Amino acid sequence: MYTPKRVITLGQFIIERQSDFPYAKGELSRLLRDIGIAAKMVNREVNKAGLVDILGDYGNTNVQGEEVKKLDVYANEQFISALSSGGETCAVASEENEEMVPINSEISKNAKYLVAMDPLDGSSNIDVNVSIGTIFSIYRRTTLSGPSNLSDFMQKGTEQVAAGYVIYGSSTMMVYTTGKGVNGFTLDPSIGEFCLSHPDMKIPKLGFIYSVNEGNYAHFPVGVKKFIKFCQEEDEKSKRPYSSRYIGSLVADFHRNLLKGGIYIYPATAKSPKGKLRLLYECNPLAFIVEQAGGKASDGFNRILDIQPTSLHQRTPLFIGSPDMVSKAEELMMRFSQVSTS
Ligand code: AHM
Ligand code: MG
Repeated sequence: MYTPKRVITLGQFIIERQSDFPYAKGELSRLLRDIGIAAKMVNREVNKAGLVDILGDYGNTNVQGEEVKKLDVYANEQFISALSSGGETCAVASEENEEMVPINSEISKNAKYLVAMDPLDGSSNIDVNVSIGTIFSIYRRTTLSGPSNLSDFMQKGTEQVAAGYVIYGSSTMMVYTTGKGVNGFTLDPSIGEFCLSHPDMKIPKLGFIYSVNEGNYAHFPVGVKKFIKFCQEEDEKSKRPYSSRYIGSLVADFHRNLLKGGIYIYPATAKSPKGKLRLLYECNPLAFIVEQAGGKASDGFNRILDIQPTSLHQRTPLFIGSPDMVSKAEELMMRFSQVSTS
């Protein structure tokens, strides 16, 4: 007898898993639902990006006489608006805003959650039809009452209650964790719903892909140079050389490595001595996800999730992916940490 496969939407999945949360009152579920809705709006605009020549350039006026916003600005506004009207978020930290954005709506006055996000990461890839993404991280506020303040955001990544990303690629997916494994949902455009497509995602222990911007090689720490050479060496037993794959869109590079196994590295360089990527809304959420999927995330020496933030837009080097690859990179970073040139 034919039994149709049950399609589980993101909304259903969130409700079914609500009892996983220690303080299950539905607030976090509603917050995740709000993020899902904003992601669909952003997805719609991202898909239109190639039409700017017809509809009007970003920053100019379109044929209807409306101003066409840059997509990263649009995404930022869309997420903040969804979080403000959802009522569960008391403040947002975003790559697009220098300062934290307090949410002061009447409906949010008892809100317990903070969201740190990069509303549209990899924005240099938008105009060339390459995958981009949204990254988000959710914390409970630490101050007990009154308006939220910056200190609420100065929590280690270990304190995240949920984190996720949306990838706008050949299909659009949302992947998230609440600390009980990682699940991926693919947007079915015909019904406008994210549907569970990748339950309980696990990253391979060892992968065969390394992702790093080798154009910066001359300025890399010696440990990273040694690791790259290790990846390129011929060794049949360990299936080296590994493949090099670098999109230059963190979410897309991370997503591929999560599925196939691999390591993504953005180290400190002479130009960016603290690395390029931001701890709060790029590295911590992906570190939480990768650990939940059985992987590892490090700054080369220490676990990303253990770093104490001291500012909203703090940067950190990032080594993230299959655990055996990250451990190997850490070993070389430590072994050559005192060497200043190759
Ligand atoms: P952005 O937040 O300004 O888009 O920068 C982050 C992006 C990541 O998506 C990507 O992995 C990295 O910057 C690429 O940087 P580079 O061009 O230096 O390799
Ligand atoms: Mg970014």
